[in-house]
Amino acid sequence: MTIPSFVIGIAGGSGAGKTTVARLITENVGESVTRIPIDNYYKDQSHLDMAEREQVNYDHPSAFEWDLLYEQLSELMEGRAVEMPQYDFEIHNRKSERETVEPTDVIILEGILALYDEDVNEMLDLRLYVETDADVRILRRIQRDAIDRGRDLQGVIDQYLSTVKPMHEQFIEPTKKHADLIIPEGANSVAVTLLEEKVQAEVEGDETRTWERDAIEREVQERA
Ligand code: UZR
Ligand code: MG
Repeated sequence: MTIPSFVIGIAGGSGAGKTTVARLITENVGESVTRIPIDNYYKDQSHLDMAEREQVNYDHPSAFEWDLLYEQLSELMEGRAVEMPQYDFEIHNRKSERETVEPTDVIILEGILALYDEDVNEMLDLRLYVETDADVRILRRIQRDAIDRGRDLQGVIDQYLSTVKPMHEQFIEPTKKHADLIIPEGANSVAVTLLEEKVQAEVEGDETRTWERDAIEREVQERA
């Protein structure tokens, strides 16, 4: 059974580069890392039709099922596997199938509001906020939604002005004060390298501790 030893939260606005930072700092840690996108905890909206689901404010904290996220994180922290929900952006709804997630040494919780919930914050060992200028973020958002995901450009602009920007200012940006570290501009290579070393050290440090604990136990048993 693995009890996670290092839980990292990565917050920041849409298009800030959270996913990239999460990937880069754990690239060389191998298989002992679990990434939890908070997007997977968007509420189930099966009771709404497509037109209603398009109207939902997905940048507001009330769009997420915080209780479920807290519950599943707690389970993982105690060494138990969870059935994590999956989210489908195309239809703005939770998928019917879930994904089994096993606890691993390192867990990364990533999302616009990763540093929003007080109970979740308390479970994090390292709180990161990725800070990227709003103009860069909207350009990336256009690239991703209008070019890569084929959404209508006017729709992306309208959504940005009506919800993404105001919610960023009201709810996301203020979570910066909960951060241990603020990373300027997503893939800042100095910050990423330092963090990568930190994650590596945590994983190895924990292995050393486990090994020492086992060795001490063996010695005690041999003496008895
Ligand atoms: P990231 N989002 C959608 O566009 N559709 C959904 O069904 C659910 C979420 C967007 C959301 C937010 N909001 O800005 C973004 N809008 O996904 C968060 N509008 O994801 O951090 O990867 O950009
Ligand atoms: Mg992302």
